[in-house]
Amino acid sequence: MADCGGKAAASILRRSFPLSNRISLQISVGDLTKCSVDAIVNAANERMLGGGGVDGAVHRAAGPQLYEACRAVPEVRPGVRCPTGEARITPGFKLPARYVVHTVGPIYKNDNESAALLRASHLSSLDLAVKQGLTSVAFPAVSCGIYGYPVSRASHIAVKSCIDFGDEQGLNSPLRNIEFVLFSQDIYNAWVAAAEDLVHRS
Ligand code: AR6
Repeated sequence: MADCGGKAAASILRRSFPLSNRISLQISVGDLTKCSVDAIVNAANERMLGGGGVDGAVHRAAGPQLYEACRAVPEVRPGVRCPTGEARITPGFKLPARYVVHTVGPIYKNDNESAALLRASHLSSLDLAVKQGLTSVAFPAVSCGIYGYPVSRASHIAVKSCIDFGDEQGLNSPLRNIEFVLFSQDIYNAWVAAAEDLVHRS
């Protein structure tokens, strides 16, 4: 279990759900930049050079080396280091987390493509973490701030992606903990509702 800066609330606002293949899903309220996990996932944009929201907080907490590491990520086309739905990894520098997995969620539109891209951003983040041999990964509510994704819909897509990822992982997978570290009780409630809805049915 990661300490994510939500100490006062941690005893109440934390739930744990077992996924398959020895992976546990944790949901809590806290500050992602304070999480002592192998990797935190940053809700970045395609340029990967920082921004507002959690991206701004991650860059401030990690220090200027993170900006330099992001700038060194090759562009796949002009101005795009990480296309929407994909992920890239850098060190965490001054963060308690060893790595930052930068993913880009979709700007919300009420269509199937948004849902597919939000799923892809979770799956590619988890895939990258496993390829790096990481055991614990903490996500924010990707796309639920500036990118406008409705929280209840996003929570179902995010949790279902983790369940499906867990189902597909072989016994050799190092991943043991997938966390969602959420910034408010409303968002936390949505994630818990999604997990209660989805985990026991799968
Ligand atoms: N810890 C946990 N969650 C946080 C934190 C934190 N320290 N700070 C904010 N959140 P957003 P997006 C929550 O807007 O919607 C940036 O400019 C926040 O309350 O950060 O994917 C990027 O550069 C919300 O629930 O990400 C992109 O341009 C969630 O994190 C764009 O915003 C995500 O909100 C990405 O927008």
